[in-house]
Parts: sequence; structure tokens; C-alpha cells
Amino acid sequence: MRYAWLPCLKSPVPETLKRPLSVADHEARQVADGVCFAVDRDMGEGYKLEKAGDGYRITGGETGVLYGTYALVRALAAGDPLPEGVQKPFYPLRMIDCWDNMDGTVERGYAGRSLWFEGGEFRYDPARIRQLGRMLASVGINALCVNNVNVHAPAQQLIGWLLPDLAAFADILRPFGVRLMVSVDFSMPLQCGLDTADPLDSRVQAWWNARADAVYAAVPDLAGFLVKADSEHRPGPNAYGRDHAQGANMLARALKPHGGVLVWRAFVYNCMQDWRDHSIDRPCAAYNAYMPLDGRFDENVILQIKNGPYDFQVREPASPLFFGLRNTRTAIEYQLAQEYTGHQIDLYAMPPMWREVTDCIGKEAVQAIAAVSNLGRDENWFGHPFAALNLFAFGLFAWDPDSAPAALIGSWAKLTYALPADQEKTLADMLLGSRAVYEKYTSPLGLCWMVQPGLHYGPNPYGYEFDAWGTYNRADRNGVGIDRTAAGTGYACQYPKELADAYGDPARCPENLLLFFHRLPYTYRMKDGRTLIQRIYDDHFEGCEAAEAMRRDLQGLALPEPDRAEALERMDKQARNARNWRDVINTFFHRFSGIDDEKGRVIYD
Ligand code: GCV
Repeated sequence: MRYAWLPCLKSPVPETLKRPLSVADHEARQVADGVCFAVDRDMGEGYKLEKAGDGYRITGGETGVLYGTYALVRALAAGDPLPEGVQKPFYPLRMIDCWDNMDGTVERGYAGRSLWFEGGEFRYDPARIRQLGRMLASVGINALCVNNVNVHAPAQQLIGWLLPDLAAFADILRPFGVRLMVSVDFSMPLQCGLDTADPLDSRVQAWWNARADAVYAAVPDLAGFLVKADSEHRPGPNAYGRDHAQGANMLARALKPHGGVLVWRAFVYNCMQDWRDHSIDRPCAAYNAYMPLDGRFDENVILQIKNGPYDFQVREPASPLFFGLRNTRTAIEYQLAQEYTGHQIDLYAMPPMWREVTDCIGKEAVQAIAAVSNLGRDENWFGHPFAALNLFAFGLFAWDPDSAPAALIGSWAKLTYALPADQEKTLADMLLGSRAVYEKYTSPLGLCWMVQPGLHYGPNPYGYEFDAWGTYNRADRNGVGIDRTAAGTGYACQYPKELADAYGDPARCPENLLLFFHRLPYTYRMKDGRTLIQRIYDDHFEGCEAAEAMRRDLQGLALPEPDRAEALERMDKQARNARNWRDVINTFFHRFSGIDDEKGRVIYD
């Protein structure tokens, strides 16, 4: 079983540091090889690293010494200087949301089956779960939601008769500073004898209070509950004429005596839309639903908002809720699982995207950060050996959102593979540029949803066009895109004025979002003088060539087996995927526009 970025950590790292260390193990005592620990509980998750004689001193809170240990391991292995001063995480809650089902499947999982569920129960190798804890702690991730937000039976029972199993699982991850969270089904009281799940009904409130008491008796440090409600047919308070503040607060009040948080997802939209109806625009939905509720959520509610207003597309603007909500605690939700971004077959390193979003909204715009997990039972944990980068980088980015994407990626490449310097740079550059390449051959200029319906891998430009999901590009012979300006659906007006004005003006709108905000003719002139249609053709040809170039670069890397074989096998699939995208999308627009490629390249009819 391979172990992501840590197996490569070689001497001079003290052997003692390579073993899972329980927090208690660190208690102010000399461990080995000149590394000593000093626990200062007031430092919480913070730590300080110092040289001490020939060795090192790690001072920190209970979990801080653990994080300090891994930071020392990383610095020694990479030959980096020790970080100076006290290091503290920027976001107190740094969570991965696992969409694991109890039958062993993982929704949008591209790395095999669940690491801990099988056959309707917890079934796992404890040693592997300890490794998981170590992997998460090594990059500072401190919470793991154990089950899918789409709560399928018997996962409701994670807070019922499965509690002893949940507690045993929590016991394994606790020494690594990882607290569990559980996705709960809002309608659970209905399945347990009540005739309603109305959040204002006192019997429902009493039921949840008693449930929370039982849960915390079993898992006293549970981080809290995660809820997907009134979203994609999941039950929620709307069924009782109640709003989401009423629903969330009812659950939050049950958790509050135990110190738990209620994470409520803001992923609400009409998934039964009529494509003929241009008056509904899905990106507007979450802002319209939650802005009126700002200030009405209890202080232990965290509203978890996907990074963009749609659904983890290759490129979206940041959700306007990050600008609008001022009196609500929020978390940003990313997706490490590569649902729309290559299924952990095509390369898509995410740090550049996270950094763009943070630069746009400001790191203080949210109080917590979460990401849908990309883990699974595959021997290498991630399906693609390089997909480990996204979990590694996510943890470090959540700790320090000022981290530079190039530094995160470079550090992962260095810690994972002992490549010669020039090859290490080739790998890091390939990863750093991988998002731009993917974007070019799939959906440049903010085009979304041109994927195979359901599967979400591979091109299908009209696949979602006449569907109920609110996912349209409305391409025709005259042009493509949706007018989301004040003259159109008005979505752009949900942003603060300066941004709204920029997004609302095709001449000032960032070109990578042009077709997200505007409907334009194929002859529209881009800033560099090219027509829109020519830019679409060029991006697809260039993206495909770049994928071929990545394949050549990859072949030249002396990666260890089996990573090399696995990466090359996936790269072959990526190259085929890129060709397919190029030809399908170019042909699609050629047929509509009737305009040939200026450079005379082949566009199939
Ligand atoms: C967990 C998208 C995905 C679903 C996912 C949903 C969500 O619709 O395709 O698989 O369900 O987002 O984030 O809740």
C-alpha cells in the first residue's frame, strides 16, 4: 500500500517522527534524535519550531505539537528553512467532506470504493485508517465528514444504532487531531415514529435534542452535523413552509450544548426547471435564497457555499454570497474529487483556482473551508498518483490561504518523488499549468456544462441543453452564452458595484468568464482582435496540443513504478479525451456558425 507524499520522507528525518504519534505521546518529553516537545495548551493548534542544540524543539498546543512535527518533517525532507515564529492555521475548521455511501460506493469517487464503508456497515483496515489520519494531520486537516451529504439508508443510523461503530472510527482518528462530522437527513424524525420533521414542532426539537445527547455521549468531540436540505430532492424545512434559518437553527440548538457546529449547505436551486423558461437563471438561486436570511442564523451555524454559483465547473466566478453575507458564518466548499475536472484521469491541479477565488473574495470572506474528498480505497488512495497533490495542497492552503500555488505544487513534487532537479521542475510546471490546459480543451471563456450528462467526463455540448437542471449554453447560429447583465437575467447585479460593472461589460469582463456573463455573436472581437469563434477554435487546438506536450514531458520523467505506469496510462486517456473535446466542440460551433478556422486546421463535419 503506497502512502502518498510521506513514504518519500527519508533521512535526516528521525525515524520516530515517521510513526503515528498520538497527541498524548507528545506530552513535554524528549522523544528521540534530539527532538523535544513542549506542550503549551494555550497554543491550541499553533506551534513554533526552533533549533535546540543539535536538534529541534517543537512548542505547541495539544494538536499544535503534532502539526509542528509534520512541519518539521516537511522542512527537513525538502531542505527548506524552518518557518519562523508561531504558526497558526488561518481557518479553524479545515474539513474534507467524504461522499461515501454505506454500500461501499463513493458518489463522484474516482479512487475506488469507500475506505471505511462496505456492505451497509463500517468495514475497514484500522491500520489504513491510522495512515489516513496521519496523512490528514500531516497537512493540518482537522475534520472529516464520514458520509455522503445525500444520506442513503442505513447512513441515517450513523446517529442511531450505528453510534458504537462511529465512536470506534472516531477513536482511530482522534490522535491525529481529526474530528468527525456526520451528514444527517433532515427528515429522520419521520423515520423514527414522528409524523412530522417540522423544525418548529416541539416534538421534533425534543427528538433532535435527545439524538444529539446520544451522539455526544458516544463521540464527545464530534465536530457537528452537515446538512444538504431542500436541494436535489433532499428533504428540508421548505416542506413545512419553514425557511432555512429555521431549519438550521433547530439543529444547531441541539448541538450547541455539546459544542458542535451545524454546517448547512447553500447548494439550493430549482432542479426541475423548464429549459424553455428564460426567466429562471440557476446561478441566481443561492443568493436569492440566502441573502434575506443574513443575520438570522445562530452563531454555531456555518453556511457552506460552493466556490461558484453553479456546481464545481471548470471555471465559474466566485459565488456572490461571499460578498453579500455579512452577518452569517460561512465556509467555502471546493471539490477535490474531479467530477467536472477530469475524473482523476486528466490532470487538474487546483491550487491556482483556489488562489484566484481567495484573491477575488478576500481570505476573511469565510470563516471555514471544506472540500469534497478525492480519496478512495485504491492502493494509491487517489486513482491518479498525482491527484494526491490536491489533498496535500488543500490542507496547507486551508492552513495558510496566502500560500502560493507554485510553492504548494513544488513542495508536493519534491516531497513525493526524488527526481533530478530539472525533472522535478518539469513535473511541477506541468501540474501548475494543468488547469489552464484542461480549461482550454474543454470549456474556455466560462462555458459550462458541455459534458456527458450524469457522468460528467467527456464532451456533449447539448447534453444538458434541454434538461431540467438549469444548465444551458443556448448556442445557436447567432451566438452563444447567456446574458446575465442587468439587461438579461440580472445575475451580475448580485455582486458589489465595481465587480458588477466589470462583469456586466463585455469589454471589461475577464475573458475567461466572458460567455458566463454574456451572450455574444461568433464574430465578436476579443481584446487581441481575434473573433470569438476563432478564439474557441484556437483554445481547443492549443489545449489539445498542450495535452500532447504534457504526455511527452511525462514520458521523460524518471518516476518510480507503479506511479510512472499509472500516470502514463491516464495520460494516454487524457490525450484521447482532449482530442475528443477539441473535435466535438469545434465541430459543434462550426456547424452553428458556418465560419471556418482561419488557420485552415481540420474541423470535422
Ligand atoms: C452529492 C452535484 C453532483 C452530485 C452531488 C451534488 C451536491 O449535483 O453531481 O453528485 O451530490 O452536486 O454537491 O450535493
